[in-house]
Amino acid sequence: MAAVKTVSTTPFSGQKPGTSGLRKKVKVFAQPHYLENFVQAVFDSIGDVAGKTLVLGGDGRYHNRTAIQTILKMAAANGFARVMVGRGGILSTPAASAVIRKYKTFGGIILSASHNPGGPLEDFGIKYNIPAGGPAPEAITEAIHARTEVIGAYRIVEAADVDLDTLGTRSLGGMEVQVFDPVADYAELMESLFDFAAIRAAFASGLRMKFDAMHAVTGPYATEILERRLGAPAGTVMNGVPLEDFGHGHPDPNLVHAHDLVEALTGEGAPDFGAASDGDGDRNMILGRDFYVTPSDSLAVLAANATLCPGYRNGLKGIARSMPTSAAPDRVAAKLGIPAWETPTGWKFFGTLLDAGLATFCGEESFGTGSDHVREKDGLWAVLAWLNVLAVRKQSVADIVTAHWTEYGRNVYSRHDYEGIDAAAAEGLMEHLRGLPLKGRKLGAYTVAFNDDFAYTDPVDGSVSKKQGIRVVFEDGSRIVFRLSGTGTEGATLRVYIERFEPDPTRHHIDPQTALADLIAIARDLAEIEARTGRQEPTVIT
Ligand code: VG1
Ligand code: CO
Repeated sequence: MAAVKTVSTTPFSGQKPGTSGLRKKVKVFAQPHYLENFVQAVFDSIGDVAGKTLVLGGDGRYHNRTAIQTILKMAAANGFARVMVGRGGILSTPAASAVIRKYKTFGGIILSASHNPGGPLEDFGIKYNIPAGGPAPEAITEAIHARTEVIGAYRIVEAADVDLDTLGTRSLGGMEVQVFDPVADYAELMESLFDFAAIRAAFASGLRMKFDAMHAVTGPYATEILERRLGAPAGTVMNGVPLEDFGHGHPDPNLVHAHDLVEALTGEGAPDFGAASDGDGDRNMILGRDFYVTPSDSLAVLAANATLCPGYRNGLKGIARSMPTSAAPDRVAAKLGIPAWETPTGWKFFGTLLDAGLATFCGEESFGTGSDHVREKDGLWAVLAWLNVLAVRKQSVADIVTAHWTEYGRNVYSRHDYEGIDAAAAEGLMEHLRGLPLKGRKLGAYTVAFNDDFAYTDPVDGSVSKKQGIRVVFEDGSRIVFRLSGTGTEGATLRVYIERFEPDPTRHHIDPQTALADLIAIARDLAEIEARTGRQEPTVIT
């Protein structure tokens, strides 16, 4: 039996989980005691862990293996009976959620900074997911943070590192470490939801696709599911080998960072369908040939076509979207006669709705789509849902989305990010917006119906979350939303979300930047973006 050591420590400031866990530079996490303090705070905040099972894995980025060895030794010292680790320390975020649920474990620890770059000088992250499979709600993350501020010691066993690369069970200080195949349970779950026979037939009769794994965690998942189980030709998965630094890339599936994919989907002779996923496999971008589907539209289209997928044959209970996501999914919910929910940004807010059976599909404008099959957004799930719809409808992505707009109207939408701005300037900008009396004011052709700082009361557990983003809503339903990112590790990132409803089909194909130009100008003026941040243009437009 390995010796349990109690190590004294002192608190680090700033161990406060953001939109999705604690994210910091690797060099911050690699400091002595930094990770240990946070992990002990988690174990101290989630109830009695003695005899329990924990799921553990990450997106394979730099520092993943080191952190896993530390967490295993701490789990053993804290009395867990068993930890299930994905082979090689790998588990995509949705796969971790699936495994937590399937084996009814006492939650899991996921190591990821998601779409942020990886490598010795880049980002790392950690979060705890609850036994329902989803990210810990604010009450728990706040308790964890409070614990980090007073922590005086942590427990760890002194033992050799565990072999993470061979499947099977081994022992660590009296605790069982079970190294399992990170893909198998997830692939099986996907097969239970989608019409694999129809998708296989579509590939066999010539449907062509490219999936860009961006050298991140979905490589092995996509290769197994798309190429092996569904028969897509070898080479369908691009950048499929996970690398610790994502090949120096920024594993964020959008038009800027997934440039290999965008190029592959452009021009005559391009494949019919393209998709990409992020660092930890929970995001997705959907493309047709020469056609980009916004995440908000993707959620709406999938919801409208859900019954084509066997797992959703009986229809949806409701659709939930984050506040800055466009209202396109609400239009589908209205037509289906089911509730539409509007939550703050971050997947943790969907958990209660899904658990209570109030929603089946959820989505965020930030390339997140998912359903009640897990409690995380799920990149490959969205890709397979699209493949299922394409296989059944036998139409192009562009035709399906255009027909959707014709039926429902189009919520023209764009997000402008100003990354790496001065944190104090960003706070000042938000404070300035918070105080503006805008109701009834005319801004260009638009009249302000109301403006507020979005506050949310969870309809299931009654918990209240304030300051979730500033909304300026106009009388015709157009909106501008301002938020500061809660996932970055340097300075601040201002996100500006712009939306306008366009009922007229003859105007549906106008470029969103053109269609939204007036609102974009209003947003820049109102927030005094240039004067306050020194930026004339956003860093990333999606
Ligand atoms: C961003 C997105 C948010 C998403 C979060 C985690 O948060 O806007 O919608 O849930 O990332 O996604 P923020 O606070 O930076 O706007 V992931 O794929 O990074 O776990
Ligand atoms: Co992610």
